[in-house]
Amino acid sequence: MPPNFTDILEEARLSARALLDYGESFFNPTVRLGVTGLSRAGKTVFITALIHGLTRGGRFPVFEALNSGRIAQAGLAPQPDDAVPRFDYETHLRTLIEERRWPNSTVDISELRLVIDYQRRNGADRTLTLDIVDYPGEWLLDLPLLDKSYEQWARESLALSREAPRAHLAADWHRQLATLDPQAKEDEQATRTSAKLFTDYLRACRDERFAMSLLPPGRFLMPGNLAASPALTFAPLDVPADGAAVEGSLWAMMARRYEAYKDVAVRPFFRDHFARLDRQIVLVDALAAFNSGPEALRDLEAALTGILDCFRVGRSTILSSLFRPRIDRILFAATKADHLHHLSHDRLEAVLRRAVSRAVTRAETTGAVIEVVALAAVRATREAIVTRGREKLPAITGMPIPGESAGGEMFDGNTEVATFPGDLPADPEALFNGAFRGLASAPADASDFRFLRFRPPALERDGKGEPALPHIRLDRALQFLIGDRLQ
Ligand SMILES: Nc1nc2c(ncn2[C@@H]2O[C@H](COP(=O)(O)OP(=O)(O)OP(=O)(O)O)[C@@H](O)[C@H]2O)c(=O)[nH]1
Ligand SMILES: [Mg+2]
Repeated sequence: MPPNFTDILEEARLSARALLDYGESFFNPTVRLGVTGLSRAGKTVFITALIHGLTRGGRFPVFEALNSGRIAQAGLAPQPDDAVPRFDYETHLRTLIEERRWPNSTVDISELRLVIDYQRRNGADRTLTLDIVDYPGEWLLDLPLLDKSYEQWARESLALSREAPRAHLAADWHRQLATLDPQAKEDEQATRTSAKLFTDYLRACRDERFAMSLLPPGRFLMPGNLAASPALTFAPLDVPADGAAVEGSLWAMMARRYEAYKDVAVRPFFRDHFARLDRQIVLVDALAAFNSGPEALRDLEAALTGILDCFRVGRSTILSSLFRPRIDRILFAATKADHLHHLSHDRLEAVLRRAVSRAVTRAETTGAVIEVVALAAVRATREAIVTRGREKLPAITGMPIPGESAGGEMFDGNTEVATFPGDLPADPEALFNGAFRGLASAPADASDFRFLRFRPPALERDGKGEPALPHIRLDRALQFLIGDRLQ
């Protein structure tokens, strides 16, 4: 298909922007790091811990530049984009350290600039600017919509909603959908009801029990500044993929708004943010999928495939042939590894590697180096051995957040407990074959994994300024993401 006018215009804008960025980066070496992940994946905690570790000097043995003392200092600086909210580092850090609470949920893009003064291996003093961009993974999963017509998207969404366990959650929306004639006259009220029921269905899928990942359009759950606009008021209709809408019909109206959604939400995100990234970390809450069950794990795999496809979308633009390739490193990170005993950390990595493997083979054309890690940006637990009769069991201890419950007991947020979250199998395939039970199909006490949420750790203050935050493998992530730029 020849590119249409919008596409050409978009390419021109992209190229102009890239040239500007290129010029700046030439005089002032800069890495633009995208941090993404679906809602609650751990983005805010990760960025806060990363900045704290860099500016304060964390315990990062694997992050060579810092460990060997070549980083003289790292500090915050005014960010380059005036229209993007600043990442509220100070508030998030205070919440974590002083209140021992996790930061509040964030729903929009934000950005922060860090300037790192370091010494090259050859002794020369240099500066690297690190721009960190935090954006919802839900928005990233919208990029494939750019290549899809309304009819294609509607068919796919409908097919997906008819599979278990989604079908049950989509029942109300399906009932209303059955009353709609796509070629009937356009009807604002019916469209709004449809959009609302469709959004309710997406929200139900995201619920902790089901923990589904693949839920586009992303702005329906994460509207940002577009809430209630017509561009967010549409839904799939039961229409043939190759049919044509009659002018003035319900179908035509839905299709028009779907296109508007791409224009006001998806394209600007691609142009202003995604296309400008150099490196990307994708945070994944695999534990939420284990909690829920095999369907959630398969859904997560599909979402990760979708995410990797996005990096290919970026490649096929004219931009990539005119300028240096942008994203050249992608790190998939399973977060919250502190919920597992360290014996399972490698296994968690293996699960993630397995979940992205098919996508990675397909995505070889991205030209990016792809790596996988299991980490905890902030370690909220310690390990312990609990003796039960003659058995010695590896357990983890921590302070559950107020309101968490296990075994019939409700925690008040001030009690430390030891738990057995469940061991991951040595062979990840066992999980993908569906051989485990989760909350989606079994009661809590019969499911194979149960991860309590713990409060952030109490930190030891030795009077010498701010204490370091404990973590798991955060240094490995840093080494992969920027280590080579600090040589
Ligand atoms: N134990 C532990 N829990 C974590 C860690 N990172 C995140 N969490 C938990 O995951 C929740 C979500 O983390 P956030 O960093 O807010 O996730 P997010 O991706 O920014 O979420 P949204 O802003 O809602 O999209 C937190 O409230 C914690 O309960 C970690 O390193 N260790
Ligand atoms: Mg957040």
